[in-house]
Amino acid sequence: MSAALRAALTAVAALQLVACAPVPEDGVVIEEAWIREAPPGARALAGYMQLRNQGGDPVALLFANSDTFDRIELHQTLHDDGRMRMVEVDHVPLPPGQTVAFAPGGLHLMLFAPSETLRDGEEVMIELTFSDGTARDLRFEVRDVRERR
Ligand SMILES: [Cu+2]
Repeated sequence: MSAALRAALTAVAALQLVACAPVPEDGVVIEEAWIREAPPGARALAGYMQLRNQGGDPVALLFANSDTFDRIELHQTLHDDGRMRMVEVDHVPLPPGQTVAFAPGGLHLMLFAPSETLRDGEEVMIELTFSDGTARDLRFEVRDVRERR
């Protein structure tokens, strides 16, 4: 086989690999991003999502930012003697091959001081920053969970 032909076949194989991959092989895949609708005037809302680390190395979620909110903290809900309280966490570890869920009653994004009242069906962009130096802009859908459950 000539070198030119071999190079051409290699290029074709590479193209096929790209075309077949439905999601990135590496990095963090984020799904089910939503914000719980709150009454007008609410000073803080909660955001939820699922993060799956598809890479081979540990990574952590460090920060979240959005133009729609004054400030965003990473919160964990704790259950002490039947009471619930929230604490801010410095970062959220994402072990390789695992899915970490931000869900009601557990981890959540605490979204302080929304610039407007957010209604069911609206979308908000939030940027997530990870320990590997990457940042991702993510679309969160506002949901009225009272209607859906
Ligand atoms: Cu909270």
